[in-house]
Amino acid sequence: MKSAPMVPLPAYQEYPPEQMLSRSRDFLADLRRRRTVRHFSPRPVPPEVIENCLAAAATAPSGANMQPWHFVVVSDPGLKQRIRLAAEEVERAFYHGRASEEWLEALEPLNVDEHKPYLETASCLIVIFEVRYGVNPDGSRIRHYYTRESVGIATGMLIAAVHNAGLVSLTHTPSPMDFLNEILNRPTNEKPFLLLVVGYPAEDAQVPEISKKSLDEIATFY
Ligand code: IYR
Repeated sequence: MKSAPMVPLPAYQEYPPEQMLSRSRDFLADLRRRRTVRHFSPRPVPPEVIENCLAAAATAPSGANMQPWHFVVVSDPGLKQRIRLAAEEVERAFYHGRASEEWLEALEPLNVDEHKPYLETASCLIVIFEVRYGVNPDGSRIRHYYTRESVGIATGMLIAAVHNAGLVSLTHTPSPMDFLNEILNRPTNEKPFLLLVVGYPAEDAQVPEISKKSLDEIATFY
């Protein structure tokens, strides 16, 4: 691979300290309003909003800039139903067998079970695939680096972009997730990473009363 030409840092914006402070505060306050939602309205979301959120996610840094992600947006009711049925099947096995007592206890505050009606109700499912390696036209493989870290960062940015647009989301991780390759026709170099349910919240949506750790608990300053 040849080295890329170097150009001056484009569009960098420095803010005066006061403005930095207010911007960081405002951003924090806005992200604090984000909640994971499990009650969705069927109201359709504007496709261009989803496209913009995906393009925002795709600005994420990635190992060797390989951008090892693929997003599948599902709004087709038939496909959503197939995904729901398959997800509920693996979730049933999880809740009634695979999950340890300790795991089920940790999930208790979240009020979750094997029923996933939102997979059909919500306007949009975004299935995020981790592209483990690239494939050249001749079939040879292109190595990707730090794929999980990269796709995790992109997913975090996607969640923030969806929130910023005024929609809500749910990170759903049915396990195992390989049924998504089959239903969505994705090749074997792509591994389902996470299913993001996106839409408007139901009018009567409720969320568990849980809190985030304080800064003292999550950070150390030397
Ligand atoms: N994947 C299951 C169980 C589940 C696991 C964790 I860790 C959660 O934070 C929430 C749910 C499900 O989606 O129900």
